[in-house]
Amino acid sequence: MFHNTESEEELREQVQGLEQEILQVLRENSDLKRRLRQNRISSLPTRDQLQEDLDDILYSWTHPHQTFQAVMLIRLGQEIDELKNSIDTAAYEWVIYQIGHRLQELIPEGMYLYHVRSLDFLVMYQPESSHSLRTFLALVLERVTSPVLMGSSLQIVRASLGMSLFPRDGRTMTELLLKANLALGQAQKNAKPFKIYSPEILVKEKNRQALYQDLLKALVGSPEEGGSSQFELYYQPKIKLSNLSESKARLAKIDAEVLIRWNHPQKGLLFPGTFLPLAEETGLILPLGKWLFYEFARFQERNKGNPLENSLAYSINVSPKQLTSSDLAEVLQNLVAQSALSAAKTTLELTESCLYEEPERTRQLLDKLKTMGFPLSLDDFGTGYSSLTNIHQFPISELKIDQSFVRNLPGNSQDLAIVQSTLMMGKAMGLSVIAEGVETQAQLQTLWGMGCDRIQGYLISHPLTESELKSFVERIHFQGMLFEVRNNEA
Ligand code: G
Ligand code: MN
Repeated sequence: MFHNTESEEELREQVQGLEQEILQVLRENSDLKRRLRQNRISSLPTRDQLQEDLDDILYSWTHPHQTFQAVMLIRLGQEIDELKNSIDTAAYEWVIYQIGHRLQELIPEGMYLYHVRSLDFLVMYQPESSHSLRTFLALVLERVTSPVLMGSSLQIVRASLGMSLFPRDGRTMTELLLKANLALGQAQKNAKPFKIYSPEILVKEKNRQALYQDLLKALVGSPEEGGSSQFELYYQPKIKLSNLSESKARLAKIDAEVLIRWNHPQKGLLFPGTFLPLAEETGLILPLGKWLFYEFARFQERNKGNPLENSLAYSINVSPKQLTSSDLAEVLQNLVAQSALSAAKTTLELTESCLYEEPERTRQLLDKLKTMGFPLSLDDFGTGYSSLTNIHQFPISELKIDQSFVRNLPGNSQDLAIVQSTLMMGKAMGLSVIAEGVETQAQLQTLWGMGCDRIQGYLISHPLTESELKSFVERIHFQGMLFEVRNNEA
């Protein structure tokens, strides 16, 4: 009996203990749930909360008196993410908190605001009219992107906004979010502050994904697996002129730029402009770029000892991604050691955007490539942000004046001035300057008149296949090539 009471008491204690433990777990669970539903930094409801609210939101939207609703996805610029890694660890949280707070102040009663991902906010807005929607949208962007004060310094915030409309663009939240997201992607891609979803965006995205799949298949289905490559190298002459008489110049030297073409199984021959941007965005440029170097080495191997090897120097385009995230130096090192590829005769053409993404790292890589013997050229010069003075920091030996400045010569006086000053300063800095996209005799005469002796463009030659290049070189060898360089009417 006595024993019994004692064990009853023990049991009661045990049960009580268990109860406490269960309560504790429950408390922790609800704490966890609460934390999952509320962003730690902005205190705004999260994606998890959105998931729970969806039914209520849609129910209220489908009520008869409602007109239309806007789903807005706002993404802060990558520079905010970079703040995370800065020495001031509180800065990131402060900026996020401030922006969340500003948005909250803007959202009217009964509408919704979520902090769905670290840099993404979602607003569900019920406008009274399309006019009030436009005003609200502008206000959101204005408030989000006005600088945030941090102590004594200012943080600039960039943002993009994508918007879809209920019920026009969809009746389920999944559909509306997907479309707001697609619109946001378009805004980001085109560097626009906002984009409203339209069916063309979906078509564009579908085409893009189809092209991506085709590109992937073309890269995977390599010749080693029995198929023949869908990619092909073309060569566009870059020439140097020398004086022959007062009114004539002759072609003195031919170089060639290696260009890629894609023999698409359904679409036919595609120019690089139609697929290289996608390859660059998706990272497929890395395998494609590597293929191009190896293929060019095979071209050199094939042409050992003949005029295509002996008398010509080549240039190859290198994309920004290849420069920052690939084993470019190793690949080139291997090719120089093991193939007919000659560093001194292979110029690497870079665009200006290559130089400024990670300037220190890039400079080191470029120095290394230069030491290996590769001449470096700055392609599309004038379209980016570089000035001739900061180019000085990089081991560049050639400038290519972008075709957009050549196109309107000699009529456009602004382009004339740009070309003239590029030529003068380039020469003063010891750089070789070449004009690309030269299509007419008048453009050639103007350029020659300004002291430009290097030319590339349809006037000289379109990009050629290997055998066409051979014929071109043989023909020049035989006949030479003369150019009128003085406009007789002038
Ligand atoms: O970015 P980059 O400068 O490397 O691009 C060269 C591109 O310009 C190639 O696709 C080439 O076919 C094209 N191109 C070459 N010469 C001319 C020309 O004279 N006119 C035009 N419109 N395009 C050219
Ligand atoms: Mn180029």
